[in-house]
Amino acid sequence: MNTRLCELLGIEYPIIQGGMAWVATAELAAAVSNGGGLGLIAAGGAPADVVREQIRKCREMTDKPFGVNVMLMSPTAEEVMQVVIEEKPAVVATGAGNPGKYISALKEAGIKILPVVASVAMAKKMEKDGADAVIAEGTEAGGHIGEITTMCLIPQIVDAVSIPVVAAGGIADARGAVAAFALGADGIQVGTRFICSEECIAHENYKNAVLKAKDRDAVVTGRTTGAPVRALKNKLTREYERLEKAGAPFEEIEALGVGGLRRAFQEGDIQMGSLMAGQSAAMVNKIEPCADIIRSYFENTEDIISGIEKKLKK
Ligand code: TUI
Repeated sequence: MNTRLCELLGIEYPIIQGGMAWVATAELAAAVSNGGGLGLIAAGGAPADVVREQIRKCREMTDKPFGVNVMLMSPTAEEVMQVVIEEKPAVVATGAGNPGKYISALKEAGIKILPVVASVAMAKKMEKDGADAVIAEGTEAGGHIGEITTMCLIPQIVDAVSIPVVAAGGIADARGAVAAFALGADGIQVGTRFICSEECIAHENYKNAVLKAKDRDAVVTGRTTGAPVRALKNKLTREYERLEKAGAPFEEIEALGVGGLRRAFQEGDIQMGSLMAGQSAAMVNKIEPCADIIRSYFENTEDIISGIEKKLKK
């Protein structure tokens, strides 16, 4: 496997691990990078000094390239960016906003910049502002999401920009990877499946909830407040739904979610924790080492492709 994304990032397989707040720690990022993909530490809402420690820890665990995902809605995003520019990981990915004002400083520091986008307009803007590649995330993904499906978003963005496009959202196995490449992507980003890796230090209750999830269990809340989030159905998502239907004030709905990720990830509270996960949770059935997960996306792609050719010849 060698695409221009591999060349750009200096990685063996064209796969990036999604920047999942609380879940994507130095341990997970290092394991993914050691397995030949690109691991990302998720800054989430963490203070800047915690992010600095995580970068240093990751550096001790791998000599391969890795990155940091900066969540731009975080109140600490500005300080986190400063720390990242000082520490110089190979890559910065961003989510939930427009990283435009940071791009020139990141480039000056020799850091590759890969914004997550959920629309064609944002992808074009990022290319114009100097992004090295874009991660195009469909609504199948977990966490904070856009509206367009991966199937419709990827080809439109591939047609609109010339920089590499990484497909994200709903890619659970090699079939999904082949489909993403068929749509014109140069790589894939995978989040949910890495929650169920041996190296991920999330609470086992969280991992088990992903393993048990079925096709309709990854639901969206927060559409009415303008920050839609996909997470596994539980008491918290039902409570959200109830408040949203009742037309409760914005502050009351928002307050429900505060600390939700920490409750899920650290305490294993599967009822009132926010079990962010994508629709692909239904296809994740075992806990494996990151290196095996990475290989599984690429090892039988030839069989899948020849299966398609056979079908089309009939
Ligand atoms: O960012 C994500 N996923 C996330 S962030 C997160 S933390 C959070 N917790 C509670 C509520 C909200 C967030 C959990 N999951 N994915 C990347 C992503 N970025 N998806 C969509 C976008 C996006 C949306 C709008 C990117 C750019 C954008 O542009 C806005 C603008 O300024 O035009």
